Amino acid sequence: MTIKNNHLNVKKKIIVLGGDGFCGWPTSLHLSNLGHEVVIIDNLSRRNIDNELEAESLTPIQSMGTRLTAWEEVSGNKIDFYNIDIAMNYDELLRVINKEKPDAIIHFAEQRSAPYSMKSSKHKRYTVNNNSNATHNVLCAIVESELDIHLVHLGTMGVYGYGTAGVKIPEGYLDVEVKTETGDRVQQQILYPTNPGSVYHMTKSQDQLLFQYYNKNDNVRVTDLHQGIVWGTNTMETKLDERLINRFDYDGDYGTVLNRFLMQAAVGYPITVHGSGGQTRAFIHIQDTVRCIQIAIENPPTRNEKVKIFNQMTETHCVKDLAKLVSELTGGEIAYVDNPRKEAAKNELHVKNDLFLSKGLEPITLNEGLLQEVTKIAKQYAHRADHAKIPAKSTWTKEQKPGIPTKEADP
Ligand code: NAD
Ligand code: USQ
Repeated sequence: MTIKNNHLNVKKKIIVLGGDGFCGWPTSLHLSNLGHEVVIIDNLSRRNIDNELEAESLTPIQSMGTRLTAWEEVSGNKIDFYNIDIAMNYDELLRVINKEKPDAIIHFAEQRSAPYSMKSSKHKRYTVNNNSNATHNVLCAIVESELDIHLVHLGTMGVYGYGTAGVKIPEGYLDVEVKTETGDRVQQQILYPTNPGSVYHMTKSQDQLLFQYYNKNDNVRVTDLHQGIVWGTNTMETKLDERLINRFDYDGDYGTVLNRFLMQAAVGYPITVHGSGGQTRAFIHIQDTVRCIQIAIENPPTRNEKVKIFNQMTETHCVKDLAKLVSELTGGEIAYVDNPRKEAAKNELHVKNDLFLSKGLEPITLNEGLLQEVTKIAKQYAHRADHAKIPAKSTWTKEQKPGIPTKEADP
């Protein structure tokens, strides 16, 4: 039985690149449930990376075939799937775009872990090759198809850097005043200067230039969503059947901070705060991620509009406060470990997110969903956890140490 979602104004054909991933799978189901025609392209590289790392999602995710059959049984809606490496196989990507003639393409298909991107030269090069070629191939294919396709890209808050020097981070563009040669003062809007903190974040900064160029040269309509750290696991649609369950990464490379803390507390592993925990980051629940993407699809830019940039985040927190919150809820012990990353020990972060709020987003806050997440997911699947995979071992430089808890490191 399907759930009744928001009414659909215009039915669209949507290709979801990276539709097998943590954000892409629930987004595909959400858009399909709304009545859109969804086609997934994914090369299953994320599953192969799990094999490489000998790590697994805490939740038992099913094969793509089982997922799609389950969705058809539950909703009556069919989602087509193509296994294509969009970074390596341009011709196949173009062929599918020409065949499917989508109104919109949502681009999630990049290597998204900062620690994985810093593991070795091999991983740095893979991340740059994969992400830069994936984004460029999609843009080229849109132009070559001669179709007026709206591209929605999942970018990151990390392109801004996290030291805002008292400035509330605007949505993509910064208003600046420059002095001309004749001494006049002119106003300009520029892309907010990037300050990436990992090779992965650097590829997202480079993506921004690709979008700006193809938008200027070929009028490609682009929405770039600068997303914060996604937490949570399931959405309304993935809860409908256990075969639809979303992935939950907890390992030292792919697990993101809040989901790691929840899982660590559930399995009795110390909550690993990197360094002093003064790092402040932006967050969003996965249910709000899929809703934001729906809003972006429903509000495309016009043909001559510059790249539309939204900050896709709902709240900011510092790592130490998150650890304390999870510890208070669960009784979990906190361990202050070596920070394997090169990042500021402490930062302020103030972010504008007016665009989504003005379009009706009603954010799910940490206080509402957190406890449910601990009990429902982290505890339910705690028996699947491999404790050896929890510590963050990828270091940003050779001098740094992995984030392994020791009794001595506890405060
Ligand atoms: P994910 O790794 O779970 O999903 C990415 C999917 O893309 C995977 O299924 C993978 O197999 C596929 N993919 C990667 N390269 C591909 C290629 N060359 N060809 C075809 N498919 C390919 O990641 P996610 O957490 O779902 O993130 C999706 C996007 O959102 C990423 O671009 C990421 O940068 C962005 N984002 C994620 C978060 C987060 O907290 N998870 C936060 C901000 C932004
Ligand atoms: N951290 C800890 N303990 C841990 C894990 C992480 O203290 O056990 C700290 C990190 O050192 C960092 C912060 O938590 O200061 C965030 O780390 P993270 O792994 O949760 O997030 P990050 O590496 O920034 O990457 C994630 C996604 C990425 C996305 C980004 C959004 O993997 O795809 O782009 O969040 S943002 O952070 O806003 O740039």
